[in-house]
Amino acid sequence: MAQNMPAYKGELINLYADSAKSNRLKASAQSLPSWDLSLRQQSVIELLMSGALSPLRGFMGQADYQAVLDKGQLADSSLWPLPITLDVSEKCAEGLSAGSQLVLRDLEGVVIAILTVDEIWRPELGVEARAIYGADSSSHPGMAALLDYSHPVYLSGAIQGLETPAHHSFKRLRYSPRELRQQFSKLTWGNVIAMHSTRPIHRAEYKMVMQAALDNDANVMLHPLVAEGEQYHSRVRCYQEVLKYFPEQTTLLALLPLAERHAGLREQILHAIIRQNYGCTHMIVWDQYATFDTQSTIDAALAEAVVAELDIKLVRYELPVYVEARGEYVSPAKLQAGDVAVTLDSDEFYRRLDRDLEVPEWFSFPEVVDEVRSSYPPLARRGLTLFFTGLSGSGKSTIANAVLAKLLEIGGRHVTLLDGDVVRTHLSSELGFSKEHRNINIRRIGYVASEITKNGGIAICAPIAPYKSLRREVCDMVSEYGTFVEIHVATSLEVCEARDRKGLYALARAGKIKEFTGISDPYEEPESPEIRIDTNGISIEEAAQQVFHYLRKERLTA
Ligand code: PPS
Repeated sequence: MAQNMPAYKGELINLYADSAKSNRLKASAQSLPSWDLSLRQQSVIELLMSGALSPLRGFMGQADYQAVLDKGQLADSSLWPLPITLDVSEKCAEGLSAGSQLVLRDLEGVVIAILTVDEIWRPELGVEARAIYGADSSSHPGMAALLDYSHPVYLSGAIQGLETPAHHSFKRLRYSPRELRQQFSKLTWGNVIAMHSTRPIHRAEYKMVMQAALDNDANVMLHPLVAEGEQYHSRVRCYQEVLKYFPEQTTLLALLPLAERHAGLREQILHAIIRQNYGCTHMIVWDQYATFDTQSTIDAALAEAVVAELDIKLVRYELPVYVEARGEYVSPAKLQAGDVAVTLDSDEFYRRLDRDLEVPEWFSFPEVVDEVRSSYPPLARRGLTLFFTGLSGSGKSTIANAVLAKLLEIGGRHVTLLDGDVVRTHLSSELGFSKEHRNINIRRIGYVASEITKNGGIAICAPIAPYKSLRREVCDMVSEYGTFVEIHVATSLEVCEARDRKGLYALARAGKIKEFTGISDPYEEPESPEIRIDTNGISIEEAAQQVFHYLRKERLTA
């Protein structure tokens, strides 16, 4: 590759204290107040300390913050697209004032950095969200994340870095900006083009990167985002497989520890600044940034500023499409009359994986498809939670047991039954039946079910779970890893009470059991469960069959 432009060498901030100072600060940390960083905050601090967010030296104060929201600039008018802030709880902020020192710890309690507090303020998160995500985007994932997870108080101030947050996986793929710049210099790489990515790289992306490298006489740095706490390991293994297809001498894979903010153009500029700090001369701008683009009104002005101010060159590419008749990928702009492009979008790709169908060779690399399939098996082999809900005595446990027996007969996946009574004996023995305790109980069941689902097993839960909001919470927890099926055992209160197998309804009517579901405590019926079983006049066997019909129809079992 030609080296007509040196890898970027602009000034890198280094916020790490030298070893003598670091030892002094660590000793003093014991007596200072501290804040436990979330994984999201930990990533930002790591980037701040290593200089990846140069020229920032810490968390933004109000003047910078406001200028960023209004104009996509810092108060000194230099380009900066997104707030870099530290949000903490009211409790943490209580004893702090300007000049206080706050110890920032990771989840294990290790001291990562010390913040010298400058300003303390309470942002209007709604205003921040609208500035970034546009006025009318309450369902925007970035906005929802900001409003859900941000603590109410922002702290600004300079940071003294003491320890790089530990990463235990893919250590060889993790570089600081300094290390990467050194690497580029050692390899005598001139132009380096960064490829940002949050999804596996298939053939179209591969062709696009190869073309961009050729067009710009550049070496390639694959620089995917990996947010700690997320399931990125399989994706990284995919990149490692794809790397084998790139020319070894001119391609490097490095991980960028940062969560996506879904902030469209603003985020794209932040990534450009970060890549510039890592020493890249170019960055590919491609369709991926178009997802959840913001409607923020200052975008056009920002775009101009980017071209003018950044030292990194943003090069726009469209994903090429495959023309079967020609046996090659073609840029959409270069399609000729009569060319028929075949496409396979992400939804179709995952639909095929769900159903264990073929993925065409032209779409991806066999090693990548194998890797994706191993972490995302067909529905019939993926983790699953069957969540029965219904009144006491509705027949949940009996049906759940029948379903358990059938699933064990089919085999192939480990099955665990988390029956209401059993859970209350072993997992929730200290809990009663107040709303608060029931919610804790259901959260525990949800957590265990989500772990079972994550590991490819089947969890069958059969609690009363009277509250909709908690059933939704469990659904969200499980859906992150596999399929959640809500099964309402809709036996009426009259029938449950008439049966009264345990004699509890009689006791409840007599006021001897308080807060009894259906009698003196609510049961919120599921509005649209995946399965509703009306047990009136049907046998246990027939009820279990209904569950199996659904599982087969949805291809959730063999
Ligand atoms: S919850 O609401 O989901 O936490 O309840 P769960 O863990 O499923 O426990 C329900 C079983 O506890 C017995 N029991 C009561 N149920 C409802 N309300 C009150 N106050 C109560 N006190 C004890 C009852 O036997 C339930 O068992 P099942 O199998 O549902 O009949």
